[in-house]
Amino acid sequence: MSNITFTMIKPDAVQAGHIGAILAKINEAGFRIKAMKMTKLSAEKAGSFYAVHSERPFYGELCDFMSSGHIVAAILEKENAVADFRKLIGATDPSKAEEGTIRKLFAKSMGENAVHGSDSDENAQIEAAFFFSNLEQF
Ligand code: 3AN
Repeated sequence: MSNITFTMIKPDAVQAGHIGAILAKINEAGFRIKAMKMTKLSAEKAGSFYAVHSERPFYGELCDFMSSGHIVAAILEKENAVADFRKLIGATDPSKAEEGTIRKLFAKSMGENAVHGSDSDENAQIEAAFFFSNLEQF
């Protein structure tokens, strides 16, 4: 069981002014922020971050969207971080997300769904290293 996960607050939620409210939900759920930065992905960087989805029909749309505005990237620490964070954010499709989840509260659609959360311990490590050097993790 790993104790870190990686998240991004996506351009839709940053643009809508939800950074503070989303970070409050993350804190209330007991996650510790181990690293955090606000940044903007180039289309190329978004493409390599989401390379696992390159064969999916929504890949182009996803890369365009993820490079369309600022994001907040963070590494979060908690016991059972990956699974507990997936629970906190809710289903990929916000209309199917449970009440009280971040996507239910803040996501607009399947594509513009407010937050990213790693789907495995292995991907959490890879995604964290994509954005943060060891010196930026506390
Ligand atoms: P999750 O983010 O819940 O792990 P994935 O891994 O299936 O979901 O998809 C990665 C990202 O791709 C999602 N966060 C969402 O932004 C986008 N996405 C997934 N399915 C669709 C879809 N049908 N149409 C547009 N974008 C999608």
